[in-house]
Amino acid sequence: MRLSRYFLPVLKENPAEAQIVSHRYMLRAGMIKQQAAGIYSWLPLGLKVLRRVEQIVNEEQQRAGHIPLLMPTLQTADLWRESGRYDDYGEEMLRITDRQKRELLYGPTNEEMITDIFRSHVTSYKDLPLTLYHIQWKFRDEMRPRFGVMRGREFLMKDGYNFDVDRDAALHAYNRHMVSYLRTYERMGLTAIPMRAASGPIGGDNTHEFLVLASTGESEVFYDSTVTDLKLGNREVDYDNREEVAAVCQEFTTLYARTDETHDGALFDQIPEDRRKVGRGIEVGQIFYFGTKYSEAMGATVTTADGRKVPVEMGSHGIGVSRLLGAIIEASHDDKGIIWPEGVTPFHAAIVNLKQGDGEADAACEAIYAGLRARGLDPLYDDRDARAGEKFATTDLIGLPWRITVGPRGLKNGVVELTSRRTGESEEMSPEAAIDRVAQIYAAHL
Ligand code: 5CA
Repeated sequence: MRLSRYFLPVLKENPAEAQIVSHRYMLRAGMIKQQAAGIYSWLPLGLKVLRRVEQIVNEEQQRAGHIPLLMPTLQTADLWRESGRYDDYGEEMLRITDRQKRELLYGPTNEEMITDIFRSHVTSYKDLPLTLYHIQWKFRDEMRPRFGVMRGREFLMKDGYNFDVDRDAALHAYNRHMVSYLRTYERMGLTAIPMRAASGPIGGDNTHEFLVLASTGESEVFYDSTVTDLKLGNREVDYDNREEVAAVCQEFTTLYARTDETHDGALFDQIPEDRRKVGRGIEVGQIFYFGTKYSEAMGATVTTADGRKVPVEMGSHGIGVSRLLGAIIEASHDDKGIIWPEGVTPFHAAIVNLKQGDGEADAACEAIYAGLRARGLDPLYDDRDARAGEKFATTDLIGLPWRITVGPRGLKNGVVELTSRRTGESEEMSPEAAIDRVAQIYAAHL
């Protein structure tokens, strides 16, 4: 993309309504525009990052053997009456009446609908295990939507639902989700800690939330500081191997880490004092095991190997896809702007032309642009007729992790400058070497 042809409405001033840094930078970088309280348009740059985040979520869900489908945003009230949640859900549910006076709602989650799909098509244990998921817009009429996409009313969620023949198989599905989530967040450059949590309106007794530590987070968290050292890294996990998957979950859930809802002061006090941390966190996902809560209420049964008919065992598992953009920015920024982790960056590198209109500089930029694209990369070429300072300020604000700066002076010596957004360090090298280096950096992410 050439910046002169793009739609990047950056703001010079700090928007008064934004109280936290991620909201401020998403508005300033021209990623989102508010249309109503808690409802946003995704402008081109914001959409690009949203799609990158979705892609990682999709890849990791499918690696774990989970199958994508797509359910609608609108659901019938009757379906929710079957589980009893139509009346229980309260004011957070947006209720809609169509021209035939049929009662609908904008889905806040999809347990009922997926159970309906399941019961219409599956009757035997032979079709299990099965995990279906989608990435779809949700609506919750939050009392206090705030912090931009962090707590929206309309927001994008990945929600997945497992169906299993017995409790052990369902707990394996729960564990599989935990491991796939750890991988998902790490690929986005985040440390998200699974913490024992409370289940709320979804129900069930086994649930973990995934929290990214941030002073602006909405949840109070209590944890053993060594929990932040745990990393999944590149290890290959066989998602079909129950013991192996359970062992990873054990590793990540043994150290003390809880939200205020489940905090236990006596247990916490057993941790050595210098490791006892109280802080705040952003909830970027939650997994639930709730057994037969919905299958019993809605008559979703399967026959077992020995011919019994039993309600299917279930759980549901969510990732806050749109919220993640806010969480990533809270975790990765400086006073100049966003610093995107390589895994989610909207463009892989900026090419900054210091002297637009100079024949040699223009040609070198075009060659680098073509070279990066030939390597499967997506560069943003700042070809505007603007001062160097303004170009740097823009690429810093929108957070591109690598910048290649091209000017007549360097070209005389056959070099351009490659700068890391994170460290600020620059290195001179030939244009070809810069292309190679950037391609190498991204090899692990493409
Ligand atoms: N059905 C279950 C799991 S599929 C469910 O709805 N879980 S949830 O309520 O915990 O939501 C899943 C994730 O969506 C949360 O962890 C959070 O990251 C995100 N989320 C929830 N409410 C909002 C909101 N108002 N704005 C942005 N993200 C939200």
